[in-house]
Order: sequence, then structure tokens, then C-alpha cells
Amino acid sequence: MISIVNPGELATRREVESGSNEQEQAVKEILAAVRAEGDAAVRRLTERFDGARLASWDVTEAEFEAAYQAVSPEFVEALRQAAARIRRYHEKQKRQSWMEPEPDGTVLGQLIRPLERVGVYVPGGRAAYPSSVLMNALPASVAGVKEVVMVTPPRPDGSIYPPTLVAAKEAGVDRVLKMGGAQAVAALAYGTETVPAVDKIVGPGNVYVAIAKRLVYGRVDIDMVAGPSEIVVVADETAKPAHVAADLLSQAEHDPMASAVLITPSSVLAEIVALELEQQCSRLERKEIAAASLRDHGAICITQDMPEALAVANRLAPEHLELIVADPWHWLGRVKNAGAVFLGPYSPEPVGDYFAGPNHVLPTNGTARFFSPLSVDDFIKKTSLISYSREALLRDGPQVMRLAEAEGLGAHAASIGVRLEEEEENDG
Ligand code: HSO
Ligand code: ZN
Repeated sequence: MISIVNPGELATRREVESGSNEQEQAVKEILAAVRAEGDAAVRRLTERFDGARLASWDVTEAEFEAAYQAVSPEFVEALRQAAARIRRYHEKQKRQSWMEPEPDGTVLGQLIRPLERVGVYVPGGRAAYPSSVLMNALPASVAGVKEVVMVTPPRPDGSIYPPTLVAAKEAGVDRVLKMGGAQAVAALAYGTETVPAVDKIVGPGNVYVAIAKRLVYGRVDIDMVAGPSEIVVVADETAKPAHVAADLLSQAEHDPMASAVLITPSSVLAEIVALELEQQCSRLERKEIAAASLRDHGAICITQDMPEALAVANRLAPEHLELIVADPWHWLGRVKNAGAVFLGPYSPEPVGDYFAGPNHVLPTNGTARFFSPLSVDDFIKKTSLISYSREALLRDGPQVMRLAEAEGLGAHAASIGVRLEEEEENDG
């Protein structure tokens, strides 16, 4: 089922679908319709694509209450504990505004301000993960965003998957709107009679949602477009094969396009994990998905030694990297590219997907070379502060004028010059 390969045979990137021309054309038409007609277009498209006729798309308090009744109290409690841990972790990411006086009285600094309003897209159907609602909405709330608006496509009867609604409440989402697809992205980007325009749209969606986000980027900010899940496990002979196989399968079950790779210097471990994968996969509810993922995008890679294993992992730059080795903290020093690192035998990746605290929205498909996990930073912006003193302007003014003149920008030079001349007159 899974192939055993040499380091040289490992593919580093997968072709991820970015949408066809026809799909892009369809999305452009939807964006234009919502922009021109507002709510009427969203209503029409929701009927067409989701088969739902809605009196109102705002989820009411009564609907939230019904959602709580529909899930188990144990689920609510687990979600609450997860939310508390995620909140606490993200609190540590908050930055302070700063101001620094210089001896001459000049003050420079940086203001940190939250975005005013953010839209969180939550897919419908089976990909409606309550955990992702927490991971997208909580950092916004910690950043101090005034209003978090969530959109999610309704089921044909106009309802929303109850765990999604419970997660929205627990994450402090202010409004949940029953709309999805490119029309929901358009409504958030342009605003309609009833939907306020937001400053940023985050959250995963299907190819139409991804195209729509790409097209509205610039009018609003967007998060990166996440690809299928990935896991790389670097393990040595101290790792339990059953654990390694279970962890690989935990990501393989997400998507036939997901990728799960074991890198190990131990050929013995490699052989046993291959057998374990067969056995464990056959017992999974989602065995078809996991098997397709392992067959098409999975691999076990045998290396000479641990340094080579880490070098291969860095080349893959995986979304998730597990180090199940004798001294994981020692090898951490060699990790350059990974969205999240899981150290030691008691840190299976799902603990990070749901509970530990760090965000599970992570860079995929090799982009951990330059992208970071979703964080509070994604929901703030910075403003530079400059307050020059008289003394400083007299000192630096001539230099500024030289630079302006070299660029042929006389008005720039004059805005300095007029002040310097005035000061000279006053002195003389
Ligand atoms: N592993 C996924 C997140 C997720 N797993 C949600 C379960 N639910 C991408 O990091
Ligand atoms: Zn997962």
C-alpha cells in the first residue's frame, strides 16, 4: 500500500488544484452580481447552490440554544477546555504598542491596532470542523477584533450543523450568517444591505471559495489558501511502530490528497510500520480515503542516519513534523522548515489539531519555508509613529533635503526647507 523509498525519490510538492478558467469565470460573475445587487443576489444564489430558501440568514439565539440541546454536554465541555487552552496560547502572541524617546526629544514608535471586522468562512457538510471554528475565530477575538462574522452554507432545510454553531458561540463569534460559496465571500468583501463589509476573510473552503478569496484580495485581506493536510514523522528504533502508523493515518484520513510520510534511519522500523499501516487502515471508518492518501502521497523513507532524516524533513517543509526519537529536543536544533513540531512519544498530532493550544491552521505544501501558523498577528495591523523634535529636524533636515533633491522631488525638499529657513531667521 505504501512505498518504501530513498531520500532522492521523495516528491517535495503536490499539484494542488487552483481552479480552472471556467470556475474563475463563474466566480467573477457571482462577485459582480453580489456587488451590484447585494442581498437579492445572495438570496438567489443560496437557493440555487444550497437549495435553501431563508426568511433570514442571521442565526438566532433560539437556534443557538437548540444547537446546545442537540449536542452532548461532554462535547460542550471538551470544546470549552480546548477553547480555554487555545485562548491562553494565543494570549502570549499579543504585541504591545511601543514608543521610544530619543535624547533630543524625538519620539518614534509603533501602534498596534486590531482589525475592526473579520469574516470567518466555515465550509458545510463533512468538512465543517468545530475545531477549525475555534482555531480561526479565537485568535481574532484575542487580537481584539470588534466584530467576528462567521458565514457557513445552510443545509437545504435552512439549518446549520449544531456542533458548528456551538463552536461559534464558544469562540465568541458575534454573528453567524447562513450563506456560503463565492457569494458569501462577495458579501463579506463588498458588504450588502444586511452584511457588513469586513477587513479580512479567513477560513478554508472549496475551490470556488478559494478563487473568490483570491479575487477579492486587496479590497480585503485574506489568509493563505491551505492545501491538504500533511504529516512527516521522523522516528528512530525507540519509536513504537503502532504509534507511528496511527499518527500517519490520522492525517491520511483527512483527504485522498493528504500526505503522510515516515522518515527513519531504521529499516526495521520501516518494515514494521508498513505492516501496521495495512492492519490499522483496514479497521478505519475512512479507510478508502486513508488508503488512497497513503498510496498516492504517502511514503516511508529510509535514511543513512538521523542528520539525513532531518535534512529530508526540512526539504519537505511539512505542515506537521513529529519527532519520535530518543532525544527529540536535541534534534529540534536541526529543524528549519515545519508548520508545527510535535516532540516525543506523547505528542501525537491530533493533540495539536484539537487541544494543546497552538493553531492548527498551518502552512502546507512546502510553504512552511516562508509562512507561519495562523496567529494573533493575522488580526492586527501596525501604524508607525514619528514625532521629531526641533533639534532633530535642524540636525537631520539638510540630509533629508539632499535625498529629496537626488530624487528630483523639490516639494519634499521645500517642506523641510521652509522650516529650516524660518529657524535661521528666528536665530538671526
Ligand atoms: N489536521 C488538520 C486540522 C484538523 N484535524 C481539524 C482535525 N480537525 C489541519 O491541520
Ligand atoms: Zn487533523
